[in-house]
Amino acid sequence: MSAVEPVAYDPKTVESAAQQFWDGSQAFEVKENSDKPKYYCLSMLPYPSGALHMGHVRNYTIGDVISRYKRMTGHNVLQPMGWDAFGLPAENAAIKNKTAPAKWTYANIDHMRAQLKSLGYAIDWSREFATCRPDYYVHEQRMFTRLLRKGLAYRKNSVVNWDPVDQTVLANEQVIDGRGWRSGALVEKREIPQWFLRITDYAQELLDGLDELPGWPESVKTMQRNWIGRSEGLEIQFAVDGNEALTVFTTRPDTLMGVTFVSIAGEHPLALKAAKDNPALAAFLQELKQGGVSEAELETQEKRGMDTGLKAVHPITGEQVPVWVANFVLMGYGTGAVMAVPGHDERDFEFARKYGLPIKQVIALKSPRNEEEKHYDPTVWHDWYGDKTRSDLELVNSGEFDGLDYRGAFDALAERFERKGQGQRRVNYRLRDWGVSRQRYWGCPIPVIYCDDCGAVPVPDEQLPVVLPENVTLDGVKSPIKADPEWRKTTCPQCGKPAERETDTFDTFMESSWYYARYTSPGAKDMVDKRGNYWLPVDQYIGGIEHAILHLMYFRFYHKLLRDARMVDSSEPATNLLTQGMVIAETFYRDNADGSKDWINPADVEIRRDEKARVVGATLKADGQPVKIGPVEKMSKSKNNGVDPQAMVDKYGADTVRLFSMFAAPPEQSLEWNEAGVEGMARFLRRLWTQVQKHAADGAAPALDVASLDAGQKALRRKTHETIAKVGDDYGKRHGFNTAIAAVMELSNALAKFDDASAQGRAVRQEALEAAVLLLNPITPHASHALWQVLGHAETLLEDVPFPQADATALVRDSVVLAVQVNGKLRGTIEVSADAPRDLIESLAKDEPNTAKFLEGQQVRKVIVVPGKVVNIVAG
Ligand code: ANZ
Ligand code: ZN
Repeated sequence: MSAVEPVAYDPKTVESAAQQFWDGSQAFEVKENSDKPKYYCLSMLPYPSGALHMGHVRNYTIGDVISRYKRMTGHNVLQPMGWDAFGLPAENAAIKNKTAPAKWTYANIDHMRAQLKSLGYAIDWSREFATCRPDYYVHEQRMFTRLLRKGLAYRKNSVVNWDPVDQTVLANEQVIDGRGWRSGALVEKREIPQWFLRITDYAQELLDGLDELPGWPESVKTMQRNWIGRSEGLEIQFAVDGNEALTVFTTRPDTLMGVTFVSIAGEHPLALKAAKDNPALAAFLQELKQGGVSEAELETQEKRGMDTGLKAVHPITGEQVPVWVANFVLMGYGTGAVMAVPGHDERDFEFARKYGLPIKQVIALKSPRNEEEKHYDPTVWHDWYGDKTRSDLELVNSGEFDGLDYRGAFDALAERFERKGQGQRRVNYRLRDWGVSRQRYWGCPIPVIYCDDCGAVPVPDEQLPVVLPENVTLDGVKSPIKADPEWRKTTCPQCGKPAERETDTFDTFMESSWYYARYTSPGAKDMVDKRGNYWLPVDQYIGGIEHAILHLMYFRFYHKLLRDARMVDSSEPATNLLTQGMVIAETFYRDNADGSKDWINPADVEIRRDEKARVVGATLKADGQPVKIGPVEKMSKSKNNGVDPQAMVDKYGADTVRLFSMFAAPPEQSLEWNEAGVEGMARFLRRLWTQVQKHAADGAAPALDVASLDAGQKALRRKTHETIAKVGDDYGKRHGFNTAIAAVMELSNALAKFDDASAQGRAVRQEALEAAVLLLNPITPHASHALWQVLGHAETLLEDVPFPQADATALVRDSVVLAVQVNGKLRGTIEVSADAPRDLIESLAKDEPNTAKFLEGQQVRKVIVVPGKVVNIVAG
């Protein structure tokens, strides 16, 4: 046995050595021919914006910890990575930096890949792809042409934001306060033909599928349900003199007798017709076309309308009611026409008050809960007017329907209209078909050819991919493929005549809705091959809550498309979803003379804290003068409070950064970045490092002989196995990585107090240190890789060393510590063997020195023993 000099912890050397070993042994490349159960752990792929931010680091660290843990517990783990590489930021950067979007994107990918590698993630890099490469998007183009032939893709006119000065379509984020971001011109709504995918055909299935996903957060499922927005109602026809009948969609047929007018969308055919000989109405419809098309804008705008002069006939009373155009009626929902019930619909109420239209009560409450619910006041809106969920509501002022409740009236009217052919039951979804056309350049070309004779023809498989030219210059206005007349020219695949290509590109949500499947089948001829069924569904999906609605809906939809194309067998793409919380940080600023704020990056600030680590002051490092402290907020460019992960990795090493991101908060909650906390993690890692080094310096430990351990050795061994049990549970059952780390810290504390240099003492310490190193391995894989060797093992992949299992016999306590109280007050503690008889416990308690002092001169009246916990002596 030779003593070895302890080596100081140097993260740089340790981390590059471990990473080299993993690279050299292709440690994380996985195959489908394993006898272990598969585990597919997927983190949402990054947009190559230029550099990793802390949100990425958190997301990918969570994924990596789960992946490594699963591998250590005997799974064949796939953890892939790729790049969501198309999108608008590349075009903006290209204009700004005078380079091509492709060039900018590829450079960013190279940089960010190196950053990811420096964090030591256990990624199978052989499966990496960038979605902007033709060998990726060719599959998406083929899928689209297939959907087109099946009728699941179609083209229709749809409204876009039109910049009349730049003569171009703007994305919602390019419309600022109703004006074009570059031209400043008032944006108009314009209808142009666009491609759609029929996601609404899957609306009910997308809704029902949520019930089969117990591993998804309730909040995400609720958001998805609301987005799909299923509503049951009736379509009812109102006759309009001299015109076709007007069909309305209502979820409240019970309020039919309260209809005092009908409102229709500005784009409704009846409105367009009425405007033909009504210039004022025509002007109003024109006005409605202005402003953005985003939902937020539509919801917040002021209610406006105009009478068309037409009259609709109430289907029950035969009364004539006016037909109005209203700006809050959407052409794309229901029938674009609404039976207005200002008495019981808040929007109609507001509208009727504004334009002096009659308001009529037709619903009353049988058991009002307060004064307000007793009387109907047509001048003030009360929420109960619109509540259809109350079981005590009844119809009033409704003739033969008086006294019915919501359900009763619904059914009675449905039957009546269905019998007379005046209406029918109808389920509507708020979910719209997915508009996939974008008029931008940096996206996947939509594979369609337009021929004067044959119409829109899908590009035949053998002509795919339709390649997007990468070597272009952007003028900031027109897409280069729209500006170039040559790119567009082609021949019709059906008749051979000259024809033109589609110059729109796909919404970038297209690429990110099937990438998870592609990772399973690198090189497959189609989107995915039979390897897909081995890996799918994803076992654990991890990403930001901001994707709860759109991305996750398209992702689920696409999986059903793959299933219906017989490419996968399952119906849902991911069984478990974890939405990680935000990374937040303090903000610092100085006030500018004009009242604006100058936000200062935390890296440039010197922070003073009190003894409780609360921030009490801050100064700018550059000038030593105070700066103001703002609220703690999500790391963002606008508040300049982003902490650069690379700077942290350079300063502390990847393991410390990983450790802090996992320790500072449970994965679903916000994580407040603070450097003092990072330093604390660095200290802990250094201490563990030193403990291992010191222990190993004395040479190899002898074999453990459990039968011969003394009480102190047993106690440390128990701590080791308690820690193993706790950490296994935390990792495996509840993603409690922070408490797992805390448990290993406690074990390290216990080791610090354990100074037994005997042979068995060293054996027990060896076991404890090995456990600590393995338990931390998913989080600090580089340090663990090095320390494992220091503990006397050959260099190996720790993921192939089984995760430690608690030894049940080590957990048995053969002695327990009991609190001793006198008249309910704690006076001391005693340690007794677990099976000590009661009279021995009583006498040891009375003899405990401090307790004995308090008992002096008193009579012991009663002794209560709560086994394993406390001895209470009643005296007086
Ligand atoms: C009469 C009524 C009375 C209504 C009442 C509500 C309350 P959801 O639940 O979202 O499906 N509506 C129908 N089509 C519309 C459109 N294209 N644009 C704007 N509003 C529309 O909403 C259905 C209700 O929204 C329908 O029921 C209709 O107004 C309105 F006390 O009909 B209701
Ligand atoms: Zn043709």
